[in-house]
Amino acid sequence: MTLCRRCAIRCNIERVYGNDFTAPSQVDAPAEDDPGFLALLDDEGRVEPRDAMPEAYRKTLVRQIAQHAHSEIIGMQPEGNWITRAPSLKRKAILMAKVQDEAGHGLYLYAAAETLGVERADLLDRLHAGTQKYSSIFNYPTITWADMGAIGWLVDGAAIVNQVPITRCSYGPYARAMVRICKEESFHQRQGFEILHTLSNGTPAQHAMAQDAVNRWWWPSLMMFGPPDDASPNSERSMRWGIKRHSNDALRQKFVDMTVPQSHALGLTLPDPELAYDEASGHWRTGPIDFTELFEVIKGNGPCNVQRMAHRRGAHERGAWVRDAADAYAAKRAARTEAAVA
Ligand code: BYC
Repeated sequence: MTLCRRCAIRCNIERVYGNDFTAPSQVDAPAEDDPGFLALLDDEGRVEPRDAMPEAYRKTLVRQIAQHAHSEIIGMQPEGNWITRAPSLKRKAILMAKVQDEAGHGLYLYAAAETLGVERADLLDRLHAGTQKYSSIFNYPTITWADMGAIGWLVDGAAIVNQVPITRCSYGPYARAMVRICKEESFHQRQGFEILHTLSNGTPAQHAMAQDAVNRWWWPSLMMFGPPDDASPNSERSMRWGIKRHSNDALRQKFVDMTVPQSHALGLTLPDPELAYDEASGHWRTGPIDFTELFEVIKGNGPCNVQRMAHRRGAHERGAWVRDAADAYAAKRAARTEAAVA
C-alpha cells in the first residue's frame, strides 16, 4: 500500500494501471550489463512497470519522460497566448483543441513516469525548482498569428520526427503513450502548415508575416533535437537501452530533409543561405547551427525562460484549491470504503 505524498492517506493510486508494483528501490535491480536485461533489449522485448530494471535505466527514463511531460505543459503557454486573438471562431476552436491536446500529452506522460515509482507532485516540484528541464523551444515569444502556423509546422513537425521512434521505446508505458501523442501531433503539424499556406497565399503583408515567423522559428526548431552527437552525453547509453532509437543529428537531418520540400510548397524560404541539396548523399545540408544559443536557453537565458516559469508556478499555486478538493474527495471515498469493509 502506498501513502500519497500530498494527502498522506491510503488512496486509490494503487489501483491505477502500472502503479500497483513494488517500488523499484525495493526490488533486486539487475546490473546495467545484466545479460538477461540486455538480451531482452536485443530481442526488441518491452520492459514493463513490474519488471526489475537497472537503476540507471529507470533514472534515465524518469529524466526523459518527466522533461518531455514538462515540455508539453509549458508548451501550452506560447500558443495559449493566441487563443483570445485568433482571427476567426474556427481558428480559435482549433487552437483551443490543440492546447488541450498538449495538456493531455502531459497527463499521459506524467502517468507513464509514475509507473517508474515517482510521483507527479515531485516531478512538478523539480520543474518549479528548475532542477528538471523542459524543451528549449518554448522559451521563444509568439509575436504574431503566423507564429501559430510556424509552431505547428516546424515545432510539431520536429516533435513528430523526434517522437515517432519513441513509439518503439523499450519501456512499454512510454512507447504506448507516444502512439496517441504522435497521431495528435500529426494533426497539429497539418493545421500549422495550413495556417502558413493561407497566409503565404494571402496579401503581401500576410505573406511577409508568415515569412517572418518562419525566419524566427527555423533555427530554434533545429535545436529542439538537442546538442550535436559529439556533445550529447546521454545519447549513446539511451540508444543502447532502446530509449532513443536514433541520434540527435540523425533525427535533425531527417527533419531537414522532410521540411525543405514543404517550404517550397508553402512558397516560403528558410533563413539559411548555405542550405543546399547534396546530390551525393541525397540530403539537404544546412549551414552551421549556433549551439551556443541552445546551451544559453537551456541554462535559463532564453528570451522567455523567466516569464514561462513564473507563469507556470503561478498557475500551480492558483490550482491548489483543485488539488485540495480532489484530496478531500479521495479521503471521503477512502473512509467510506473502509467503513463498508469493516
Ligand atoms: N531543450 O545528452 P542529450 C514537443 C538537454 S515536446 C532543453 O542529447 P537526451 C511539443 C538534455 O535534457 C518537446 N534541454 O540528452 C510539446 C540533457 O540534459 P539532462 C520535448 C535539452 O535526453 C508541445 C542535455 O541537454 N520533446 O515537442 O539524450 C507542443 C544533453 O542532451 C534539449 C521530448 O522531450 C532541448 N532542446 O536527448 C508542441 C522528446 N536538448 O537531462 C511540441 C523526448 C537536450 O542530462 N526527449 N537537452 O540534464 C528526447 O528525445 C531527448 O530527451 C532529447 C535530448 C532529444 C530532447
